[in-house]
Amino acid sequence: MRRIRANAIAILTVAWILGTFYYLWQDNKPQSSPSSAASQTRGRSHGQKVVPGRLEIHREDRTIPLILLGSFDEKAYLAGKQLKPGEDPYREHAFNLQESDRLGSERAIRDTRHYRCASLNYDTELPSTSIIITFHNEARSTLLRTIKSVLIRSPPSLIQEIILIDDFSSDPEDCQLLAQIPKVRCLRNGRREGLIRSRVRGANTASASILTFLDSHCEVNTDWLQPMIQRVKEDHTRVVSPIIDVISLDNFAYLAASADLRGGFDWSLHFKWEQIPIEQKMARSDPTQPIRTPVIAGGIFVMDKSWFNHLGQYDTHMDIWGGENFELSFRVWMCGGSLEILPCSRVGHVFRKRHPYDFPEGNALTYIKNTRRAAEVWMDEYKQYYYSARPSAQGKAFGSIAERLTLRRKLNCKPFRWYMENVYPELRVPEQEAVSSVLKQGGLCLETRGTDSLGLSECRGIGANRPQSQVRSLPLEGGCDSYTSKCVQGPFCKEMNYYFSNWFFFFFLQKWKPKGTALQHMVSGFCLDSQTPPGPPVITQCRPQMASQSWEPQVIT
Ligand code: LR7
Ligand code: MN
Repeated sequence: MRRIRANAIAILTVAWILGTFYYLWQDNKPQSSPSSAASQTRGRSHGQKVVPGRLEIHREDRTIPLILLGSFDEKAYLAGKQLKPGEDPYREHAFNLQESDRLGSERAIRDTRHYRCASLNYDTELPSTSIIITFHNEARSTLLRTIKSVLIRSPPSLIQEIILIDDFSSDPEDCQLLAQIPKVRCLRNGRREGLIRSRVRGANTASASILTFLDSHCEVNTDWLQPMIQRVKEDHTRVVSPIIDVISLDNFAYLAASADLRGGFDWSLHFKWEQIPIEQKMARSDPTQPIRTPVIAGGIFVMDKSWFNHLGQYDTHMDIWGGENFELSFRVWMCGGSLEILPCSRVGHVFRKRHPYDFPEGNALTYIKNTRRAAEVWMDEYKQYYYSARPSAQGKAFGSIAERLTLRRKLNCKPFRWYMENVYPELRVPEQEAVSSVLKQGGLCLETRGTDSLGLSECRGIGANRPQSQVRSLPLEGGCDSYTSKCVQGPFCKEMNYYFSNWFFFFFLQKWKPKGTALQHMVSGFCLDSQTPPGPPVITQCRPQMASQSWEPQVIT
């Protein structure tokens, strides 16, 4: 009897597992035959209706009608600049130019969306958009493919214009000749401005109510534009981007990117793609739903023009490349908008391993200047983690941020803490454990006191609002408060201040280790002592049994 029951349970379990697998396989199966797709009428999100049978239509890329290109002579344009025999095809653009040139200006690419996307419907009346593409010495074949993919794969009524901003490329004709294509306009900068000021220039001349930004080496995919315009039309405070597919820099193969990623960053303000948090992933029953993202990659997004202007466009004191995506992302979230990635919109982009162009002020300094501006204006007390992660940013010039601070005040934006708690709680605060503990002795806490040096005083508690007034990370990291440069008095204090400009030494000199209930300074071998009678803490010979050298870490919640 028992055995029969066990067998029955085993059979049921196997059947259940197989059933689950079958269900998942069905759900992820790319649409292969039209007949199986015709019966697909599963749930939709955001009010989009199913059109039965719509899936049967598999849209092939149409050959672009010649009239779309107007008087533009494509052959002559491409022939005007070609790789010379023997020349390294990667040298000028950091991708394989030979392959790009060989491909031609239009090609069929795989529709990489989830199959359910094809059955979504969008409003028949959507507002049109100005496409803004800024470039500096882009290859002609990639730039033209970007433009043609837009013209081929967008409903013509949605494209108001394509604005090219030539950021002072060596050859003005790269841009000028393209303006012969209907709807394409060309603006040339009189000097190198960088992508941030170039985009603002483009936005300022745009005539449509919605702005669409693209890099100059993209290929947009089937129905890429409608999902984004629809979301922005429904709520103008949304800033939306597509899933960014990968165009191989070696052979230009078009590769589908994962649909489970969002934009994230570390404290050095380095952008990265990361998995959607597991709870959000579990809650996603519909793969066509938007994905909330803490930051956008920066190059490809759609935004309402008046919202772009209302929020202060971009920080135009940022140069060349980098950081503007954080500044925009923080600003959008903290000032009342939202950022999302739309899985039913796909755009390919050639990801490169290096910048193919020069930075007049140097790559590193430019990135530091731009990210420092973002951190100083938007990150409040959390900017300390940026400086810990990027010590070389200390003391580097970043210009005046007064205007941007005024903007932030005027827009009445939320604090960065709100962003941390509500938008990006997964971003771990590095010294969270340490910050939430303080050294205690005889009922008093070791803290910095106003402008004085460190001292024992009544415990005031600690919150994320005042991490700077606390001796951070004792006993784990140090006896100095790195941000107010208050030191434990002792033979090394002077040196610490001296080395303050050199962060490596500064942190090195701050290492402490527990010795019984005492705290030993690793470099000197001395121990932290509150002195008898009590005075400012010093480091002296270790006598762990003495009350003045006995410390207990106090965890403050
Ligand atoms: O001085 C310059 N002037 C320019 O007009 C430097 C660059 N540019 C142009 C350039 O020709 C290109 O069209 O600006 C665009 C972006 O430059 P890329 O392609 O060298 O940058 P990227 O793709 O490496 O960088 C990503 O991060 C940048 C940070 O400033 C920008 O936000 C880019 O737009 C952005 N690209 C994307 O988001 C595409 C997806 C890549 C990712 C992740
Ligand atoms: Mn790019």
